[in-house]
Amino acid sequence: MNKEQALAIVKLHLTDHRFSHTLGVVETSVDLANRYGADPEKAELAAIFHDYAKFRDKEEMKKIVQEKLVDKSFLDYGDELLHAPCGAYFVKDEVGIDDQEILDAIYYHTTGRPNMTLLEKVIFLADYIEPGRRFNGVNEVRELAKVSLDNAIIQALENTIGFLMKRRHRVYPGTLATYNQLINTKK
Ligand code: DGI
Ligand code: FE
Ligand code: FE
Ligand code: FE
Repeated sequence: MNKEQALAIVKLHLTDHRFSHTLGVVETSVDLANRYGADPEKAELAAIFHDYAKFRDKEEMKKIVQEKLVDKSFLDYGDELLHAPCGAYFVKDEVGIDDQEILDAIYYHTTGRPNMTLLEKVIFLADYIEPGRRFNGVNEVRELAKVSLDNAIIQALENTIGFLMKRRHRVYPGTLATYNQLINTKK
């Protein structure tokens, strides 16, 4: 499958806004892959499909987690988390992508996980800093991304966890575990 074919598939599942975001993640993840030594072709494909399930029916996704996925913990921390693990499932099942590194990068793109692979870090960070993003604090993370993948991810996690806590949203334990593991590597 080439880039155009992949984009044509994913476009059918996304709004125009989400498709432009996806194009931004593609561009940024290829840049980051080249800068930090991840495989740019895998980064491109993972980025194209990272939000494949963003608009899937929530009940359908909960059922997928219950019936098909090993880790059920995503069910208890807000529906926004479902599209990442379920996206990996659908991309394998419906699109036929079976590269485990790409599937893991999709699976963990929202929460991260401790000891992320280089490709997982690239997709996680590109999703946060692609040129269309306008969060408070995103420019600081963009600057950090030029010098340190880990420091940029720590800052993105701090922003996201703070954002969730301010709104009294639940914080997924895996997100906190990702933060703790990255802080530990700095010691
Ligand atoms: O899908 P995108 O919008 O491109 O970005 P994303 O996959 O990073 O999803 C962002 C959403 O996920 C946003 O609504 C915040 C939410 N989120 C991220 N980490 C956590 C979280 N929600 C909960 N409950 N817990 C988390 O740890
Ligand atoms: Fe997402
Ligand atoms: Fe994200
Ligand atoms: Fe995204």
